[in-house]
Amino acid sequence: MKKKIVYVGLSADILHKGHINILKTASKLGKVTVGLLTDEAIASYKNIPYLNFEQRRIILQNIKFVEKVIPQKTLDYVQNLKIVKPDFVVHGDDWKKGIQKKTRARVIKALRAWSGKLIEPKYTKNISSTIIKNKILELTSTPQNRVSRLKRLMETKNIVRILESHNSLTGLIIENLKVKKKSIDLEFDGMWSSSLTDSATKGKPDNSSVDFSSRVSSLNDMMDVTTKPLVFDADNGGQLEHLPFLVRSLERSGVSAIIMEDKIGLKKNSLFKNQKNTKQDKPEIFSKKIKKICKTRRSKDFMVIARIESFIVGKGLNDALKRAETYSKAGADAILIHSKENTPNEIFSFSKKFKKSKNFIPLVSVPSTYSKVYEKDLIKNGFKLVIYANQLLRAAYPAMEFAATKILENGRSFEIENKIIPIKKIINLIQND
Ligand code: SPV
Ligand code: MG
Repeated sequence: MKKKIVYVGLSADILHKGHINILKTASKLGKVTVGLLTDEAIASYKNIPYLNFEQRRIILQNIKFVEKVIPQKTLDYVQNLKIVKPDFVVHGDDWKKGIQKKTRARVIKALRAWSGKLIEPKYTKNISSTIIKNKILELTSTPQNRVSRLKRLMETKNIVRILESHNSLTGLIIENLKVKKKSIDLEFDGMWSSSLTDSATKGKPDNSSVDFSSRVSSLNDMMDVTTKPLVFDADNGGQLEHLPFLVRSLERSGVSAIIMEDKIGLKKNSLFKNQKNTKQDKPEIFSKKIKKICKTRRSKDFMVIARIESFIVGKGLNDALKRAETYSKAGADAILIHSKENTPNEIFSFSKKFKKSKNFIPLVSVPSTYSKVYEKDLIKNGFKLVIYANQLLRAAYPAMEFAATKILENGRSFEIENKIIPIKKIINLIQND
């Protein structure tokens, strides 16, 4: 008698006894085809897997219960089911609730067309990839692993979200915050060490008066208590000859990318209205800095992102495009095209043209002034990384000023008790073991 066909959809990033249980049950029913979720399919609803598709495919292909492994390109099974037409689909009974509920209903409906059956073994308790991942994270978040994480995210996700962090506490918000929207877990992918907010936190202007040693020291505080990638704002990178030492410090701390802007002279924040005395570097000279970093970085995954200031200084599209070509050829891994307009029109006019270039590299946006732009529109226009560059400090400052004002006005602090978090909560916020 012809052996029955059994379909099992899996991510299988970290194989555990729960997976083996499912595969064993499936193999008793017939020949097992695993629909292995691609990295993109996984990233569409949760964190990217540790192992890439090919690595996961090889592992599964060598398990005795598995006959065949095929890619499953979406969380939804139906496309693959219509091709494979399995007699059975096997899945743990945990998907009756939560994000996969709809997927399950669609599987049942699709199977009806050829009288296939859904088999749901009892979910293996107290073990899941998430539990194992958290344990591994505690043991293995070495700087080397951390450096590579941003590149991997950019290769896998449709957009990588970075948020400004100016101290360890903001780093912890970025590390731990999860928001559920339409059953999808949303979270920030990493931190931005901003020259503006790092300087402002120290009560100093954003003109490089906070030097790199001080900047690296504040970022180290954040690195101590977090595991996500960090992108470092290096202004114009400083002196060419000093760059290798900065890169060494950053890599040693586990930083994933350096962003350098193509300006010279006394640093002035790009969002200042008056940019009269702001000068851009010559593209060839700035390219030397990019090349220097590429040569001295220890890990190829440590990214150099070139930030083009042509729109900021009023030089316009053609200048920006010419520079993008030059910086890409010099070895930049991505381009940040900066703008202080209140719409994304000028950066989109840039991406539209640059997308056609054979030297195209991923684009980065900092939507501080054009904050109405949605991430979905950035994605459509070829942007891979979005940096929310200053919002946490802008949120914290008025809240603190308000509390201080109310204490002065009332001659006591009682009136603000319901506007601030209880002391107990602050104490429990920080892990102490
Ligand atoms: C920063 O956050 O320090 C930046 C972005 O460099 S901007 O303030 O727009 O220049
Ligand atoms: Mg800056």
